[in-house]
Amino acid sequence: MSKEPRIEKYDHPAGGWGSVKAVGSALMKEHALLNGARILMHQNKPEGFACVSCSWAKPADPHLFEFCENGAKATAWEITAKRVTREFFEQHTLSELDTWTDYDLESQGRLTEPMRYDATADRYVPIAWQQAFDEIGAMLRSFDPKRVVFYASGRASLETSYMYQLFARLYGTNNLPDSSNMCHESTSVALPETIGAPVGTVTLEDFEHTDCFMFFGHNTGTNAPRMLHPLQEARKRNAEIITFNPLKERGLVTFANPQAPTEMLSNAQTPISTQYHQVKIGGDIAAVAGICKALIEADDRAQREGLPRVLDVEFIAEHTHGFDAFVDAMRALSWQDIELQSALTRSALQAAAATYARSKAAMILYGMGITQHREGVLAVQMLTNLMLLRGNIGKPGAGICPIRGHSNVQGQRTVGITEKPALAPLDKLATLYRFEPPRDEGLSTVDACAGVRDGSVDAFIGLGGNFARATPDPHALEAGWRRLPLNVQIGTHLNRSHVLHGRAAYLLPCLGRIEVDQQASGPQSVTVEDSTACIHGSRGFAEPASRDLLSEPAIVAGIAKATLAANFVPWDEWVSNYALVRDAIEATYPDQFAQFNQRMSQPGGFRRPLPAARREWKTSTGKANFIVPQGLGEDPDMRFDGERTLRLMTTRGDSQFNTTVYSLDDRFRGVYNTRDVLLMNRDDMTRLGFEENDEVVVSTVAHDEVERALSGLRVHAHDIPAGCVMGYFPECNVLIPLAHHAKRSKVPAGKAIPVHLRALSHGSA
Ligand SMILES: Nc1nc2c(c(=O)[nH]1)N[C@H]1C(S)=C(S)[C@@H](COP(=O)(O)OP(=O)(O)OC[C@H]3O[C@@H](n4cnc5c(=O)[nH]c(N)nc54)[C@H](O)[C@@H]3O)O[C@H]1N2
Ligand SMILES: Nc1nc2c(c(=O)[nH]1)N[C@H]1C(S)=C(S)[C@@H](COP(=O)(O)OP(=O)(O)OC[C@H]3O[C@@H](n4cnc5c(=O)[nH]c(N)nc54)[C@H](O)[C@@H]3O)O[C@H]1N2
Ligand SMILES: [Mo]
Repeated sequence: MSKEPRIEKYDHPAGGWGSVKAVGSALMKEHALLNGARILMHQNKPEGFACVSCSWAKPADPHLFEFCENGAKATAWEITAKRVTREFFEQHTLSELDTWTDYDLESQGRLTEPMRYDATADRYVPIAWQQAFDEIGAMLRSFDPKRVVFYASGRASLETSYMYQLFARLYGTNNLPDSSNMCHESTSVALPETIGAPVGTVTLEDFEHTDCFMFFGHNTGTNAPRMLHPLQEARKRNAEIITFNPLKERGLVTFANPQAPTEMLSNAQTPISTQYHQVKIGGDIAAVAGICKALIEADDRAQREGLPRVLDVEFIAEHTHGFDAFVDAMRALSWQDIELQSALTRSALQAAAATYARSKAAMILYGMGITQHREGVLAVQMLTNLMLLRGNIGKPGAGICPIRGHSNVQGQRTVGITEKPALAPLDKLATLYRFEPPRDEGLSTVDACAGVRDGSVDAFIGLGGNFARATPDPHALEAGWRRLPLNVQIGTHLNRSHVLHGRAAYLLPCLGRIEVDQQASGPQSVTVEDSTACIHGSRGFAEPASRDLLSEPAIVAGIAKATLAANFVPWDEWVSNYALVRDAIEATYPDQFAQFNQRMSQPGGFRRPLPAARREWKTSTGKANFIVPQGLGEDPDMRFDGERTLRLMTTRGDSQFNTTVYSLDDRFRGVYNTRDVLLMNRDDMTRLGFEENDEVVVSTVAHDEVERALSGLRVHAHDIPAGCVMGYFPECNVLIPLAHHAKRSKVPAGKAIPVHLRALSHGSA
């Protein structure tokens, strides 16, 4: 097959034979075919391991193959036969590795032993674990804890995460940003104000009772494919699925279950969405306002004509606050403005409202297309407003479902990884471990970027992730990163955040969740929380990638012991038996984690209690709050100069996990062998004088005197609303100004970057 870049229309279903083929070639590429097939059988099973890819719920009665194409790719990546050894680092200086692509760095395979940066040789050189801990500990003791950042990417288990936050607080800081700061933080700020809970309210069981699903800004076929199974079931019982997305994402159009033999043999496919609304990027607040307005107007009509009410007036009276002001605000909006801001017609929004109004139980699901905007918090709150109008929270089949990212990102927040002291159990930690935890607000991801840039951060500890690549304005960050007095990275694969080093740098390779984790008391299990607040046990099955790896709990304990003065944490006992860490989590959160060790292997997981799901509202008013929008979500950074400014969204392709790119294909969007593309509206191309495959320079329209540009991208006509462009994350991160983030939640606004395009050369490549 040719490796030439290729763009073509993909009109097969998500899943299907394409998916089976992709799983096979992913395992083959990592030389993991035989072992891989055996290991995949344990994926997402009660006695097996929790997939390291997305955080979608794991059913109590799993399929024989309870994994998806992308979960299998993530597994293949982790159990790869490729290794990064000390010989590799002998052969390559860091200056040389810095010229490699991100793809080439990660695809070297698994890291195998601890390394320290040697500035004279410009190389990573081997170091013994204890010596690494002692050196890191000595440096950390010399720093002001307020100038040290403890980052977590959402993969590490509840046990590791609990130990990590405790270490940071004993050391003296709440600087605990995590990947959630770039992801669903808009949710974590929005939902407590509206429904009194920071997480979604639905369970997998609810899917069986929902007759109307509304999807906003999520690419389900790529980023949570296992969810297509319950959706397919729902479609079979004629549930409606209404999707709002600028792009026609394949998984939300049609799906063929690759694990259903009859479907595969007959090439049957299920249409998923029954209505598909190609909303303009950033137009969701207007679109939802339109639906709310249509519901209110329909309710007026029903009252006039003596028909049953459209709004759930009993629910509104008993359970909500702020209804009148919200209704007034919706009435005051003009349909003209709504249509302009959403790029959807009044009749399309009325059709969505009519379907929603007919449903008995509706669920809203959403992803980064909602949260990664300047008005991301308000957008989430508009979604809850819509739910409240018809009492769609706290009854079977109804509720709100933020689709989380990393496999334990929600859980990390649950056990105290947060820069916001109000969200951490500080009093409890103070009593249990007899110390005075810091009470001041810590650094978020955006603050940490600013701190690394301006030199006010002395040390960065990364518990997984690829901070230097996942964040905005990476070029500006890089200069500061190289001057970082201390950079400690706990990871599995080599990435940019390791190669940029810092004045002192340590690379600490850890076991992955799929691997056997043998400790003094025997092989260990860990736990993770999924998007529906269910906690699952996970036990590794694969042979560790190297004998010199340590588990994440062991690494966190190693650094903590070398850093902290005498304290009341039994670090060694915890590492020898993670059940003791779970006891500590239970002691810290007795309501959430009662009988943690006994319940962790329950099929389907055990659910944390969620008051909102029982219609108990832990808000300031004691009710669920309507939030009145001020405006339709106009982005303050979008300044239109004529029609030149376009909105660029940065999204994931079908063959990547965040900054880890498995291959250059994005099958569902018909993009092959390249990521250097911009998908745009055909009329915009004509208007701007571009032809198919023209090479362009993209530059950000910002007013801060900084030039941000990316060249080498080729434009292709695609089914996307006028004024909107799609490019890939992380390549396009150079275009995002650090200041371009959501109000209040500070989530970088990677879905609406104001850009200009300029042609470099015409035509074929
Ligand atoms: N295979 C795989 N799975 C993953 C990941 C991965 O990289 N690979 N990443 C994980 C992580 S950390 C996360 S957070 C999730 C991310 O999963 P998603 O939330 O699906 O994230 P994106 O890939 O950014 O896709 C955003 C979607 O929103 C749409 N969109 C963009 N702007 C707008 C808008 O203004 N309005 C609306 N309505 N839609 C919009 C885009 O067209 C796209 O469909 O997936 C997780 N799962
Ligand atoms: N422009 C733009 N930027 C974005 C986004 C976007 O949509 N657009 N999305 C944002 C979102 S939602 C997120 S969540 C962030 C992601 O940001 P991060 O979570 O920081 O990045 P990842 O790419 O997931 O991290 C990959 C690295 O994690 C390490 N790793 C993998 N498995 C393990 C493990 O088991 N343990 C440890 N310790 N390390 C491991 C490997 O070394 C690998 O290189 O990016 C954000 N940035
Ligand atoms: Mo994420």
